[in-house]
Amino acid sequence: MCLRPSSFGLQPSDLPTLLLALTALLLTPACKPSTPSPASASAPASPAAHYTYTIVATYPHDPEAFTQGLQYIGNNTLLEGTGLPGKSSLRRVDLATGNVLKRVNLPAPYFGEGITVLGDRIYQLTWQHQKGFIYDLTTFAPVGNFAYTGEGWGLTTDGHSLILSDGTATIRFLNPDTFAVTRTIDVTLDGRPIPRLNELEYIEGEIVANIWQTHTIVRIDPATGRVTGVIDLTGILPAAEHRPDTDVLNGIAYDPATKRLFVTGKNWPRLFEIKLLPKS
Ligand SMILES: [Ca+2]
Repeated sequence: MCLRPSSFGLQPSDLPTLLLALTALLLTPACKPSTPSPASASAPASPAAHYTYTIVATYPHDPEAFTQGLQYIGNNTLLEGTGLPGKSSLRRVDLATGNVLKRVNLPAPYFGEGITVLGDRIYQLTWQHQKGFIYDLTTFAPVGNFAYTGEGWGLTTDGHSLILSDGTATIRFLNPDTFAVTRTIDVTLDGRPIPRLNELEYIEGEIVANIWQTHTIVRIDPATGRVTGVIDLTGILPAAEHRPDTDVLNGIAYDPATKRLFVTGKNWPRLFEIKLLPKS
């Protein structure tokens, strides 16, 4: 197994952890991070790292937004996809204020799910209608739609494929032009499948997913599906901020330029910038 140091969300105080990973990398013979070795599947896997968090910044978030997709697109703006029949939408949102700068609605009965940006297009899944919508990134004008089997939950991209979760432990990679499934990975933690993978974000070569109805985010090796890290966000939305319709954690976004990591949830009144801390 090639260990590749990844610094997203880690603080300078985590330097010893990074040095350990770097040492492991240097001690691994013939390690070629860009081409996973066939032997990697049989090599003993190091246990998943465990993290807690610290809140760096707190921003307003529309408590009527049943968040199903979240992506940072630069200039302190986010794209957000929301769900529920008759309340589903695609939005461009100002980070600092939470104000909705642009919005298109999905007509009922569609239940909006994950979103991602590839090129100048936005792709948006629906939950059970096996139909995705494509929009122009700037104008939100409809560009087309696409079909897929099963359910649509989370969506992200590695810059080449659309990467889709569907409520199971399997993640699909889709050709963004033909929407054919090019490969799949089965996500496992210590050899056990991890189902209910929901909102996704591709961060510095890893797939990051929150698990439905939990306070947990996992870091996934996109080559093998192995969970390499488990992030516990318990308590991030204070009890005083909960309303009767406050729902679960859902929504991960990342700004690669500044390495800011954002999370929110369905109908949460807050969106958080967080950093990861190794769990002792
Ligand atoms: Ca996301």
